[in-house]
Amino acid sequence: MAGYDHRSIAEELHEAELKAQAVSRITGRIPGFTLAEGYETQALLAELHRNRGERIVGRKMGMTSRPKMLQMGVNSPIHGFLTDVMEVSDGGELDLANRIHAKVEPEIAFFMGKKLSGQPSLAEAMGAVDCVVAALEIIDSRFQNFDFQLPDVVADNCSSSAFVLGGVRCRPGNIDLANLGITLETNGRPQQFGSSAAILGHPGRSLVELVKMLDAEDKVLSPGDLVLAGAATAAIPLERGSRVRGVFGGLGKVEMRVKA
Ligand code: OOG
Ligand code: MG
Repeated sequence: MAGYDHRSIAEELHEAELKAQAVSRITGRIPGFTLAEGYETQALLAELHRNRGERIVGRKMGMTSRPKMLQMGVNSPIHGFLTDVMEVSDGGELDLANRIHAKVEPEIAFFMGKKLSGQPSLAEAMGAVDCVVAALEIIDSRFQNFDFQLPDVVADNCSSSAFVLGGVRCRPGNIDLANLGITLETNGRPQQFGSSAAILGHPGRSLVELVKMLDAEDKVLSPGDLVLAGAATAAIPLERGSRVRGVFGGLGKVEMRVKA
């Protein structure tokens, strides 16, 4: 490959994150940069995170709802990795000082109870889930103005930056995930309304799609793995000093504060 290699792109994106300084999208510089190369770069980026002592705790899906696809202009589900240092405790504080232009979005999270691999049905996927949790995801694209195409955002670990998990752990059989009302509030005011139905009709379908994509790479989900199913609404920009809360029918709430 003339003039670039995936490792140097992964290093550039890693440094952009550490310095909180955005870079221009890769596809603007390398027009032939493919989705497969995006995933190769993401794997190298994961290695850089592990080398810093971070532990991979699960996976996130992105672009699994129409509101997200419309907001970002990207229309196919993608996946990235989550590490232990990305977790902010429920009610905890997020610092924007080491972020570029972070946004927050409401998500449904799954903790896996069993191994899940291959091409599962929705029932099989949900049967492997231990519990369902309300979540907030903080995304912070390392690309200027969140301007990216699919291969770019995949290389950039799907804009992953942080996540918050709510305190209620619900067995999948005890909740109707086909139509769970979701409200995203800042400072007590509703900003976005959605439904879990926006996530591929049922967030469990996001799990199915993830496992199929992992299967193509000979990977599986293991017991204890965390999965974020993708935002149900558009993301909203975070402001210093604000309070953010996601309210999920039947799953309780999840909250965080942004450092002033
Ligand atoms: C990409 C990440 C997408 C989701 O939930 O759809 C994502 C982005 O919007 O920057 O996390
Ligand atoms: Mg997300």
